[in-house]
Amino acid sequence: MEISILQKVRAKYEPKLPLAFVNGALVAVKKGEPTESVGDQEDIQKLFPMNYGKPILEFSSGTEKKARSLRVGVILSGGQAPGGHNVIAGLFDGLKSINGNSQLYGFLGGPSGLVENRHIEITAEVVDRYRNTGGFDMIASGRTKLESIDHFDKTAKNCQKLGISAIVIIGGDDSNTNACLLAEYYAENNVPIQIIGCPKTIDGDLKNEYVETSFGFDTACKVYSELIGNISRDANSARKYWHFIRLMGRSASHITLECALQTHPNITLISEEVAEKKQTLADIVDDMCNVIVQRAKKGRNFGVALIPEGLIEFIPEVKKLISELNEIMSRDEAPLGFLKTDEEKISFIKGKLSGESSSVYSSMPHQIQVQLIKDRDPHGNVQVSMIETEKLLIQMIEANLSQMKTKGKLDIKDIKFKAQSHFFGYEGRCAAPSNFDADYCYSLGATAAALIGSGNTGYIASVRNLTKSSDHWIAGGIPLTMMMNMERRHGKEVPVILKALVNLRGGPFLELLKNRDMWAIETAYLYPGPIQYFGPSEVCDHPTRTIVLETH
Ligand code: FBP
Repeated sequence: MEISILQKVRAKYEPKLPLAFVNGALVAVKKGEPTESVGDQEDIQKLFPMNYGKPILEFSSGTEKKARSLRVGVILSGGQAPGGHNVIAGLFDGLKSINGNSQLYGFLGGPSGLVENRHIEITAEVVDRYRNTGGFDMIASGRTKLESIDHFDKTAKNCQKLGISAIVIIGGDDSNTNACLLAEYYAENNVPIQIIGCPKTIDGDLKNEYVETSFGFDTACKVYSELIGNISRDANSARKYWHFIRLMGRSASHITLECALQTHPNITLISEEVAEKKQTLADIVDDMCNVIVQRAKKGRNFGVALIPEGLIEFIPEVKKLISELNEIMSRDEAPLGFLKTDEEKISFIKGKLSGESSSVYSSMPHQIQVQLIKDRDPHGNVQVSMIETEKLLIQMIEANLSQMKTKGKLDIKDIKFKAQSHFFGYEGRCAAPSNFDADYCYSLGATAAALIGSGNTGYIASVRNLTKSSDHWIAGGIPLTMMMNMERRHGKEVPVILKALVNLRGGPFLELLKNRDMWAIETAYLYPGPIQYFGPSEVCDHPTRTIVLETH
């Protein structure tokens, strides 16, 4: 198969590793003090008696000694994130360095591959084809949740058939929550299979003191920032458009915040701030109009606005509307099924909503009203990521500005608001990993191998000190139970890994606040350009602004 020139050359890149692995993955292990979960300690301890309280582990370079060969399974779970193949490469090389006869199996299509026993053996030849590449296509990913006893038992049976004694689950907060449940179930039932998690997601919301970032966030943000920079330069060249750019990231606004710090747009919305200030949709539109008008007064009828994917859920009145819609759509499924046109459905629904929600719903453009009653996930909930918030805001701003004009509230005649909308997400999820992600992922894979080799289960691989050069990186393991708390999901209290949202008192957000007013009115765009894989270290190896500002 033909591969690109970059891929050919990039395959030879040797990812950097923490010093602990200089002699391979046979390491010395330092155990810390017993740990507590991040919240609801009593409940979590009761639910995870076998794994609760385990110590934090730190690896240092070990001495060569003989170790038995290992047979390990790996899955990629959830949305793609740059660097997944390097986690597998690091795991493969790590297992081989523990014992040359070790074997790695990849279950296909995510967790469902484990349950249905669809697998391949990941050989040296397979790994070599995918080193330093983006994507998850080596074994593909999926979103099946491993959470029922039936799934756990089938998984155990399939692994035992293949002689597999450890599984590495590469996933986000939900997948690692399920990894924790699986580890507990196996420990309670004496199933001799170790479970190790790995922090993956472009969203950047799986992090804490010991997991400084999830992999893929670095590359994805750099790709989006390149695109935003290009669009900003176009905006500043043509001087006739406002560009509204919605960015993936699910509930958390980390991607939007990081891209703002890399590109200096005129408007940056942060969902967590909207929620804290209890802003209404009208407040947000007013604030945006204010920037648009101020720029127009200076003759700048152009600009760039960044909008996080999850915004709509964080506006308290819209959140209420969505929950009422979810309720009505499931309760009145039958009568709604008889209605033929969108108009009939919308008017039926308006009649069922509370007064407040009905007026919020009515204030929305028709297209959004339709989206809110159409796109639903398998649980019957509105799929917020399918709601085109950028278009909603554009239409509401247009309406607001023309109202201001007719009411004579706008004292400038030459305000011209023409907008373009964009949604960035898929453009970055499978990009070739930056040097940071290539190194970090390979190190995470090596760490997972070392955790297995040293007999551990119920841990997530952790590589810390990431703003320093890799010889200062600290590899180890964090008990998955340490990251858990209790949350209400689908009407039930359940144990889950605490999702990290943007901290409004944290360094990255404060940096935005310091600059946001100036970036709004001036045209202070930064053009970061494409990711550099070769060249001086300052352009190739720099980590995200987020991790730097969070660490220092
Ligand atoms: P994960 O949380 O699984 O890493 O997914 C990341 C993500 O890219 C989100 O930012 C986005 O909302 C979602 O996946 C979209 O997923 P899909 O392509 O499956 O609809």
